[in-house]
Amino acid sequence: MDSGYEILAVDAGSSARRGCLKTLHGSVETPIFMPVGTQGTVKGLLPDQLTTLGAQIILGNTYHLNLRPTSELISELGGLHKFMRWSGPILTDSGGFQVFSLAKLRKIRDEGIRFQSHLDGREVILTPKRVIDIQANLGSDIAMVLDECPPAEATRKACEAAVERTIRWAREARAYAGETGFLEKGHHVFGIVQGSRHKDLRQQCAAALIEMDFPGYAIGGVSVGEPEEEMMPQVTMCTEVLPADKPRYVMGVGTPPQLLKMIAAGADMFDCVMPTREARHGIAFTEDGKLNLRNNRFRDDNKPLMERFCDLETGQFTRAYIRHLIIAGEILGSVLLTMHNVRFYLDLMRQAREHIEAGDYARWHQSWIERYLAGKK
Ligand code: PRF
Repeated sequence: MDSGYEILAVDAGSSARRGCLKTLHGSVETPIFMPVGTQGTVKGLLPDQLTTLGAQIILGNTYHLNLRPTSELISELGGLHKFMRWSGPILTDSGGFQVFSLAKLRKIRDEGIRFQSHLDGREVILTPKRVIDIQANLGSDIAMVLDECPPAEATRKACEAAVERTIRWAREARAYAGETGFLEKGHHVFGIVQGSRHKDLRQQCAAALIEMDFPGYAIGGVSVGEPEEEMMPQVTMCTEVLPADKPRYVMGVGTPPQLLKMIAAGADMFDCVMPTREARHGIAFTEDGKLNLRNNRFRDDNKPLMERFCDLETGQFTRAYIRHLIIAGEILGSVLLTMHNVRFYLDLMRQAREHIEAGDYARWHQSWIERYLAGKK
């Protein structure tokens, strides 16, 4: 399956790659971070602001948009791009993962997942075909297959069952996306590798998905409550066996050092609520670690969050002012921190791409992480 993915450079000292992924709404340069827009909005930001901050692609959620306002309504109104006035690419998650974190009374069956909406208790069913239909209604550029992501503490037996279901559902979704013309129209569908901490299960899952020939592959089931030292091995188990010429997307991660390490292992795409959620809790990311703006030490700090981001007017507000806004519960405090953190993540990816191209990514990412972990201004 042509993924419209091209590798432009490979780092000399690591497995990091720099690539370009074509979608129906434009090209995406990898490695890339996708800001999370669960409900058809990256919380607090206008589409134009996202573009100014350097966003190339954003993420939406099948689970939420299917429940409210429904994918049928969004389709009637011209699709998600038009609805939210974002003209760049959109990747949508398939919903299974969110069912587990949000819904009540879930039941997994071989046909799909039945659950009660967290909004009104209504019974909803997600099947492999239904999630493709929902994502087709939304007009998603990159749709994800329905998968089962067990928690970190799941038994080996539960992980085996989840992998079996994930493979079966991926096969159904892949076939349906072919039959309905979704793929032919130029939308991408990514398979998702599960298998938790078990190398054989991850590689069995990857092998089965590769045979189905997806335009791209995601690594799921990472950062679901396992200790940090188990995260990287789960990623490398997959990058070792996934095809080199297809994009690799690690779902729902992570901290800046984690992203840089995963890029070194050959991962290309990421999404995470961390920059946007932390912003709403008064946290700013910097090259010297995180700053908690609620801290009293910022009450008279006249510096901007980061000198380097002062080229944008929104980067010029002082730490003391943003602290005041956060303490006073003013919306603008969250908005300014969200803008800063989203830019920080996107700028980190831009630097990663530059260093892969220059061939010095391995050394650069290690020194970046050292400074970040050492820092507390
Ligand atoms: N599967 C799906 N979405 C996800 C995950 C997954 O495993 C994760 C795990 N980190 C986040 N989002 N479909």
